Amino acid sequence: MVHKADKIAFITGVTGQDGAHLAASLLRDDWRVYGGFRRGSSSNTWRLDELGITKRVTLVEFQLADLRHMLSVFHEIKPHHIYNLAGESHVADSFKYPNVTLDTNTRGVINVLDAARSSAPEAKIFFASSSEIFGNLSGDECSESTPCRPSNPYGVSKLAAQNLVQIYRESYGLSCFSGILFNHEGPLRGRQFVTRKISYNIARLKVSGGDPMELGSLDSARDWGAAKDYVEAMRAMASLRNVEDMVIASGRTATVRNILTMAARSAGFDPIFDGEGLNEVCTDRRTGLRLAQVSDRYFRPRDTEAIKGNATLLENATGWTRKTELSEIVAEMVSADINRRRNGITNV
Ligand code: NDP
Ligand code: GDR
Repeated sequence: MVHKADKIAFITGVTGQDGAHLAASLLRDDWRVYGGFRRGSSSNTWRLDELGITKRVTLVEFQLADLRHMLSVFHEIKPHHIYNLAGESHVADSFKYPNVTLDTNTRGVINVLDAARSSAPEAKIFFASSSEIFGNLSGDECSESTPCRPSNPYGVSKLAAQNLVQIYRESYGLSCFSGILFNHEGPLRGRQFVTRKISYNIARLKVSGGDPMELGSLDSARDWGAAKDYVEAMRAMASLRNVEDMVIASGRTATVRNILTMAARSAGFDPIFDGEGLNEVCTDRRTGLRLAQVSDRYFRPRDTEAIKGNATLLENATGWTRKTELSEIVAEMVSADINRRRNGITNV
């Protein structure tokens, strides 16, 4: 058996929320971690920097669109585990850029599968699929056997990718598998997602005051979990002898209004809601400071309804359980954003 210290992991999308948490987790267990990143005009390693692991991850330039380069990277590194987390991850943007979404999330996955098949055929290969594959007609609770009817280009791209992963597993014997991930959050979340948009703005209002944040539908609900818990589920799935696709979820839903309430309270505000629909506002009862208002700019052509995930298969197969309550996740996010702001950091 290969000793843990000899284990090598390759993470695509290492500069993203999950990539950073996963890298930290693997390093804690003495894995050698290579991280695929795309070179931009400026460095985007802020998440790795905050976790204090930038120097311990070997960063490798990597484009999902470039199969030839990927073949040589896998051949050289010889990873035991590959985690494909890179992706166009913003659902609303996928309506604006359906081609980019499909190119990255579906064709990119074909490239990783083909590169692994040729250059790392023994590797276990995790793919980040999404609860967005289920869409609006799936009913209340979704598991691995729930029919999929995605309702946006992002969901289509992830469902096609997940089907391809299954086809490569069954046709070529690759140890590839998908985690069907429900929303997961934390201080390293991008600001374009609603939980972080809320924690960032609550911190701004707490430290500096100013204009209220503008949000879309406060009634939207999601099954929200903790990113740091979900990367442990990815690793638990990869440790199984026989890999398969599994739901990673908390099994509970909460609305955007619930998240806003938790965030405001954790910063010491006393939030009250007035009005309805586009006229709804959230105000701090004590000071009268308006914290949030609704704007139709943030409504989607079609939003996904509230569904929750059933992670029983994962829990029974691996013993994984979620550790962090939603209120703790939100409080951690608000606290991180207040600290950043007090240290003059407002651009992450
Ligand atoms: P992020 O948006 O934080 O990170 C995405 C990563 O993908 C970034 O490192 C980004 O690089 C990289 N990337 C995007 N396009 C390309 C490309 N063409 N070539 C190379 N790298 C690329 O997402 P998360 O970490 O939150 O999510 C990880 C994965 O899990 C994604 O695939 C997402 O769709 C999926 N997922 C996430 C869920 C969640 O709630 N977080 C739930 C369900 C699925 P750069 O830093 O340069 O932008
Ligand atoms: P989601 O996450 O689309 O579920 O995709 P997001 O945080 O963007 O939206 C969650 C819900 O909040 C509603 N909402 C708003 N959303 C944003 N971004 N901004 C707002 O101002 C706002 N107001 C209300 C949305 O309409 C939606 O209902 C995330 C991503 O991580 C995907 O990559 C992943 O696949 C899915 O979760 C599961």
